[in-house]
Amino acid sequence: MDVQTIRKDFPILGREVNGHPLVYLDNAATSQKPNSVIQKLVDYYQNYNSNVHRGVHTLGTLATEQFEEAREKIRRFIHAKSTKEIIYTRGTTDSLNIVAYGYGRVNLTAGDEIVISPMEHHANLIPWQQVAQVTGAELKYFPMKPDGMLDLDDVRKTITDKTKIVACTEVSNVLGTVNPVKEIAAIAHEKGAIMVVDGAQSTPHMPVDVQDMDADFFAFSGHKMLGPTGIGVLYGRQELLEAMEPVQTGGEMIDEVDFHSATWAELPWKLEAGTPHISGAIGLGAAVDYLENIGMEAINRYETELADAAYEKLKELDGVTVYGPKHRAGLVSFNIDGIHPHDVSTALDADGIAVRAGHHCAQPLMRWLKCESTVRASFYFYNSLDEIETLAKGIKDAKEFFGHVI
Ligand code: 7TS
Repeated sequence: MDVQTIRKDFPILGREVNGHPLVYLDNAATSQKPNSVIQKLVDYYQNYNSNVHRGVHTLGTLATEQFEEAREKIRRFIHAKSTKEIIYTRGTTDSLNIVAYGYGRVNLTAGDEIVISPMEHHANLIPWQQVAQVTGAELKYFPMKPDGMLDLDDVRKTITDKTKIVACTEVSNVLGTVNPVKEIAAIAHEKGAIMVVDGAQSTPHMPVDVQDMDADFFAFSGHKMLGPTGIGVLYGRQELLEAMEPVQTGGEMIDEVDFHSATWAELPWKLEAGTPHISGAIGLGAAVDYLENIGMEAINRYETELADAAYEKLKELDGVTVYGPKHRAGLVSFNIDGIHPHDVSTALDADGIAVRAGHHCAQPLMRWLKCESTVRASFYFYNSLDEIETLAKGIKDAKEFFGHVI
């Protein structure tokens, strides 16, 4: 991984913040974008901006080709069987809501169970709470080990014959835990439940194979993997998507419309009502090209190195609590005794270091951790080991500034 060469592809990484070179460690919130993605967007708007699937004029054809070519790239990237299974959405939140309302709300009844983990982002939690409320289904949780890992024996005990939906994140955005979603899917399927995987934090950072994992639904966002904001994907097993009624109706998703009735277009368009985020999808295609060019195995290996280095460095510091397991994806959440996470984040920002402080949209997990919020440094393949040194030094300086003895 030639980080210094890679960094040149990302114009924003050359800027300064508060008089210091930017150290961008908020990648779990959103990633930065390489020139190839930025230029792809400019190219669309400058040269062939047009709506898709409508006119037969040249620009419309070009836009449609690029839009559908991006879908094929995404299919390949996550190893789906067919582009019919790749639904463009606004992002992970949108994708999971489509599953909850389009599948869960329709198929669940009182007495059924939905099982999720305590480390879910609100996007994979609140839709299930809502669905449980309207259907009378029960929302249950896997237990979690003290280090923030799931145990497959616990998983086996929690999923019962009543369980209809298991929904779990592949990577926790707070703890960095990598969950054994393939094994969990196998247990869910044994009991006749479907497996929904939140891939928001895994897809940007590791190889994903939805067929090998045997996910029934898999959701992710473009903006966390070098792509534009406002575009994401819902993968769904074709039979399930075929059986699903669209959550949104209107233009683009119909076959024939009469005064009092309508029939739906075939997949994937049935589930894509309205003018889609055309530039976003095309930009996401360019993001996939960039990631594939480096290789997801290599990205994952390198980020694990960064995470291990950060974990070891921060663990050594007095008065610093690091959350989550030793073996983790590329992020570290922590707190410094007696200093509010927002103050830590503000102090680091003064040194040009961007981290996130807060509950990270995982308030039940904060309760489980017995804290209100954490500071989180999250990495991508363009971060360097030097930047982790800078983070560690920034934390030491913050401790000094707020009156702690090192
Ligand atoms: N699921 C997980 C695991 C996430 O980390 C996020 C976003 C989402 C779902 C929602 O994604 P969206 O693109 O629809 O918003 N996580 C974060 C974060 O950790 N900090 O900012 C956003």
